[in-house]
Amino acid sequence: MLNTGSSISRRGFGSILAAGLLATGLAACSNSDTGGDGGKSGDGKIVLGFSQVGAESGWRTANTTSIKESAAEAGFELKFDDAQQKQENQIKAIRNYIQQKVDVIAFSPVVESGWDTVLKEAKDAGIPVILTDRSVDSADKSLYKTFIGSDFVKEGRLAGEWLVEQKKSATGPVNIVELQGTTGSAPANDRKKGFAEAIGTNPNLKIIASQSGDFTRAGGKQVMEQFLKANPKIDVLFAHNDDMGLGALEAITAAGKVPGKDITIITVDAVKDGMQALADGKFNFIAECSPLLGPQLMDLVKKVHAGEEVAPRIETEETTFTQEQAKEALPNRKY
Ligand code: GYE
Repeated sequence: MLNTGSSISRRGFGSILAAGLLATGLAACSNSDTGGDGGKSGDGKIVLGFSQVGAESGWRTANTTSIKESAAEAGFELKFDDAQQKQENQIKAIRNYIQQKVDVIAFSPVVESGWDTVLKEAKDAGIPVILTDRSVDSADKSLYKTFIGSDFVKEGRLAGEWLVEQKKSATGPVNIVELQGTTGSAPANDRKKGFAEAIGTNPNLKIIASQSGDFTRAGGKQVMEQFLKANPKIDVLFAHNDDMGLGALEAITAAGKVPGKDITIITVDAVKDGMQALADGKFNFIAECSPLLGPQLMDLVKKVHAGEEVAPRIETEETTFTQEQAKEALPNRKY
């Protein structure tokens, strides 16, 4: 993916430059207030280009709604692109936004690596970039203004710590299977890391299988079926999001086991369907990850557009839920 990305970017760079020069030339000949300049909205609105990961989960749907609603509320013109979980689509969308000379670009990077070239293109074009939800592994922090999102390592750790407490009196091995998120994504990498660190304190807790279900229900179901076939004794499932856990429920029930009883299920997100499964006793614990990033993001867009300094990292506040807590929280859950 990296190789393809960089060869596209090398080819693309010349044309971006050419388009940039052309646009600058055009703007010089015309009155920029007339809105003749591609991405600038004619009515003076801030134009935000947003590249979304996809529509893979309930979390993502809630996140997209939050972004669209809060952009409208802030009075921005939003250009929105759904990348269908493909990095090359995100790179294409970002290059389009650069060409259109939007005011600010925000995106949620599907994977952590391979962004330097396109981020440098945005920087050279003078367009500020904000990372939301997921981060990148670029060493050059000047390539983006800020990153707003959750602490995924902490989510994994909270999930693991709960399990350590539950199983503290176990005398024999506790077999854990793990459904990872999208390979190479920040939440998959970090949740795995935090969980492994936490359960590492008890040698009885062992991950016997770990595979990606790509953050989708279908992926969770399919991989759980394989896990169940290959492993006669599974005590715990740690799924990196609710949707994969919900998909796994079907596989577990089909295998004649009772989810939440025969297999302890821990997930991350706490979207409505996940919370319902927790309240119903099918899940056992959820580490929350808030998708409602829109209002804070729009505030940051305004600030970076005005050239104001912003904190380089803004962390979302989150909690955890047991079955009892889910029952209490469900009636007021927004997503
Ligand atoms: O947990 C998952 C979604 O990046 C935090 O992506 C997000 C994750 C979320 O598909 O459900």
